[in-house]
Amino acid sequence: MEILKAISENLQSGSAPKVRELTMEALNLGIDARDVLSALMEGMGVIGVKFKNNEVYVPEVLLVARAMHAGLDILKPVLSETGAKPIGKALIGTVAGDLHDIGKNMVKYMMVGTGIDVIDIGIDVPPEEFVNAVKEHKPDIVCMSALLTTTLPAVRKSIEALEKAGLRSEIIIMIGGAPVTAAFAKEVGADMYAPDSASAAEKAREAILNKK
Ligand code: B1M
Repeated sequence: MEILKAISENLQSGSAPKVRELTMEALNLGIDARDVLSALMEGMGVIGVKFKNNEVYVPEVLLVARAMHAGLDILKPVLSETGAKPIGKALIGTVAGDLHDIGKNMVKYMMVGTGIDVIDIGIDVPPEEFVNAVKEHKPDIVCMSALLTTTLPAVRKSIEALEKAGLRSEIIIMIGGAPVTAAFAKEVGADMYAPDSASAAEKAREAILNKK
């Protein structure tokens, strides 16, 4: 579809106003929000490859990220639509040293969409902040996102900090992000791993319902 192609292309060129406008237009045309999301993801995938190959650099990628957020902001209310009372609470953050937040935000919107109340503690979250936030918000599930191989150790440290604080038995821990695998999740003692935002929301919902 032309408009989805245009969304992907404008995302790749980092044009936030155009992505915002086209995303709204697509929804007004009755295009499914998930198809619009796929177009945004496809554009981000192209940029990811170019970034890896040094064909684009951090400043361009920051513009693309801003355009992605512009599109996601429009999709958010649609993806998060749920009339139901929350089934439980999740706490989500990107681990220490890691500034990537697009995937985390997508997981958040999808979780809200499946009826979970989500508290977002942001990016670059140190282990002690996960601990303090768990004490304060008493979530059913703690979700950690990591996008860099160099920040994988921060996932382990955050889980260890929750264990040390005596909070581990009270919570389910889910981890995810591009370098995270099911084997790594097992190794660091997480309860769950999800490869993408849709399965993260589904698994979280199931785990919360089983916990209650
Ligand atoms: Co970064 N970066 N980046 N970057 N960046 C990657 C991740 C990289 C793969 C690019 C590459 O080389 N191909 C590479 C990491 C390599 C590695 O470690 N293996 C990389 C690098 C190296 C870096 C810097 C070190 C670059 C530099 O400065 N030299 C630097 C580090 C900064 C830091 O964090 N300390 C850096 C910086 C940045 C920007 C700031 C410019 C920007 C982030 C802006 C922002 O997030 N606000 C950025 C971006 C945009 C990317 C790419 C291009 C796109 C990431 C993204 O948003 N993807 C990325 C390349 C790529 O992914 N192809 C790249 C879209 C998003 C929807 O996918 O986040 O994977 P993703 O989330 C998915 C799943 O992973 C999953 O669900 C989501 C949706 O399905 N998921 C979870 C995520 N969290 C989950 C949690 C769960 C479950 C599932 O449960 C709790």
